[in-house]
Amino acid sequence: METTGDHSQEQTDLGADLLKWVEHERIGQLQTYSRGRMLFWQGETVEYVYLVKQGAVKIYSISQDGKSYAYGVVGAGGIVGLTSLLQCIAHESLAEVIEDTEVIAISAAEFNQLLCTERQFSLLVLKKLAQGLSLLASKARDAGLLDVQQRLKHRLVELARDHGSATDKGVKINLDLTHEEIATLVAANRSTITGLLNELKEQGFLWKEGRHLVIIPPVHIEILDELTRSVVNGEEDEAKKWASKAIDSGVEPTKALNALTSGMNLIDRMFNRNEIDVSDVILSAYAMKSAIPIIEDKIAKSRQKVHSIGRVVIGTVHGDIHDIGRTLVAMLLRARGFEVIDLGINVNCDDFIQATLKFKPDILAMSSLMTTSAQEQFKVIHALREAGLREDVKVIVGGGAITEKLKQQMGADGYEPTAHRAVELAWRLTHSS
Ligand code: B12
Repeated sequence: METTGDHSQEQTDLGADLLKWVEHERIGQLQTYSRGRMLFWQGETVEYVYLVKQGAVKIYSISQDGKSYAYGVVGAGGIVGLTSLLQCIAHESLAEVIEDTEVIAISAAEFNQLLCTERQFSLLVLKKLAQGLSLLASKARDAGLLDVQQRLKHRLVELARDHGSATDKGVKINLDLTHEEIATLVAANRSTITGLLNELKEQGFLWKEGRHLVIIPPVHIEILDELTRSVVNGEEDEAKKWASKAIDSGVEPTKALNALTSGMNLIDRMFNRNEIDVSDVILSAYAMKSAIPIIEDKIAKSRQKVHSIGRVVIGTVHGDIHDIGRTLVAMLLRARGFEVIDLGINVNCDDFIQATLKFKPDILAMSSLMTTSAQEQFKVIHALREAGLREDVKVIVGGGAITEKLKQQMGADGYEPTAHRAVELAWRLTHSS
């Protein structure tokens, strides 16, 4: 490991102090490297230690079977090549410049000399070394405890902190990193990282501006993680607390809802692996339901009073008591300006028909989470035809049990897998001529 790269404000200051001292004493040689150049290769003798003045250097090693592992990206104030020098061994890793970079190169002999004679210099170097060690320890903990998605999020937050600049919506990571490079930083394979980055993009955690990634403010990521965690742990009070924090800190309400949904999906996976039982699932559902009104309230307050843009009758079909997903769809439809008549859970076929006759909705929306209850949607569409109502109303279907193929088989007008997209679907169906 060749880096003692910075990872906190204090650390950055420490790096700045070191740079200041070295420049003041006119130590070393200022050198400029363009992106793609190497400072050193694995196995080379240590000739210089580099103090990064600006830019970014990726430190990685290549194993005998050709796999590469990245230890980190060293930015301004970081030292490169130090650990090998101190151990009197050849470089154990490669140092590649990934942004145009300025370094102060100090020869190995001079660096050793300074360590023996300059107390302030030695102290700063020692502190940087200690910080590098604690960073390594936290990465080792991450690797053991966190799943790949959480590791990826942590690493993006670190990169944003060390190499980021604030924009009005988030933090831009000023590094041009390929998916392969991000994968090595997270110790995962490239295709997993590509999938996860796409997922994070879809959830609105990050987006691209030119060649650079922008992430939402790290504090928002932390709050959203806590929201997910409180649902997983089935903690109602915590879920309410973090939902309020999310709203107070300006987290977008839909992102907060997504974080709650991620918690329920994790719970489902744990349940399927027999790691928890149904009582835990119920506690998580309660936690999620307790947080929803706080977010709904925010959406309702920010909603401008507009004329209804369409009327929707929605319900969870007969035999199915799952109501969280449907509640979210109804809530976001209202937020978009639709008038929503929510029939609740376990709605039988006849009640859907009666509501269609009574409210004359533009859209009839049915939710179903179970394979068995999905059959009810076929029944309702058939009954609409029988009653001569099918041409008067658009039918949309959703919920975990529904797929695009099922939607086609039952002859519905639309299906979407998330509440957010359900709203876009409703808009398209009611506003395309
Ligand atoms: C929480 C939960 C429960 C809670 C429900 C609490 C409540 N008040 O809702 C409790 C514990 C009570 C429960 C009971 C049961 N459950 Co349950 N439950 C779940 C779980 C873990 C999460 C559901 C959830 O709330 N997800 C979060 C919400 C936000 O997601 P969602 O509902 O999918 O909605 C999203 C989208 O689908 C979409 N959407 C939803 N509706 C609509 C509608 C339209 C029109 C559109 C366009 C989009 C759309 O938008 C939403 C937001 O993005 C799921 C597993 C899962 N991952 O889905 C199992 C699950 C649905 N349950 C299941 C089962 C089997 C049951 C029980 C039969 C268990 C039992 N043996 O007793 C009973 C059912 C009783 C009944 N008759 O309904 C199975 C269904 C399997 C299947 N394919 O048939 C699942 C998939 C678990 C599993 N993996 O086996 N469950």
